[in-house]
Amino acid sequence: MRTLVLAGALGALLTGGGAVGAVELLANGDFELPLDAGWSSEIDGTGVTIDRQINFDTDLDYEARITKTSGLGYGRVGQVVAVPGGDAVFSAELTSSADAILEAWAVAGVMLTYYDTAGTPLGETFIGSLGGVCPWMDSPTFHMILTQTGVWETHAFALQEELANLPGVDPGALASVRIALYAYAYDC
Ligand SMILES: [Ca+2]
Ligand SMILES: [Ca+2]
Repeated sequence: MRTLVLAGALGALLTGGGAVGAVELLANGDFELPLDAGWSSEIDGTGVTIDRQINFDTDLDYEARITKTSGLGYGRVGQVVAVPGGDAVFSAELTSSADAILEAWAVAGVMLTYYDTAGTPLGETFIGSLGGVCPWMDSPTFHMILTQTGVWETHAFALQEELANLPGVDPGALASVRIALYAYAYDC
């Protein structure tokens, strides 16, 4: 049995708008610097690869990628960003694919995890692909935006608008968000 997850490159821009104009909140959100600028990785399990190249798509700038092969575990490369006033806009260019056979399952994509001022997780939004018999489902604190496998897509939304899809989250409590490339495999 083999499970393969590929979370494609991400270019993320998070801005605080308002009267003062947009401000980039992510550090190295376009991945033009090496990943240790701004991003931190977390790996649990085997077969996780995190890398950065210019040729994951056809343009000349850099993308980042996380890959998870067979076996239980996950990899994540992300950063937590304070969102003063909660009015930030998220945007990303990403592609992902998640494949699994038999009873295995896998996910690959971008995960936004919302936190309150105490650092308690409030809920999550996932943008990406599911593979195999993945049990993930939408809930009052979890919203999935499924993408076409292997296709570059742009996703953009105001965090406060997205939180309308998570009725279990108090939008007024939002203080920070972790944005991460995320790949998970469950290999029965
Ligand atoms: Ca880039
Ligand atoms: Ca490129």
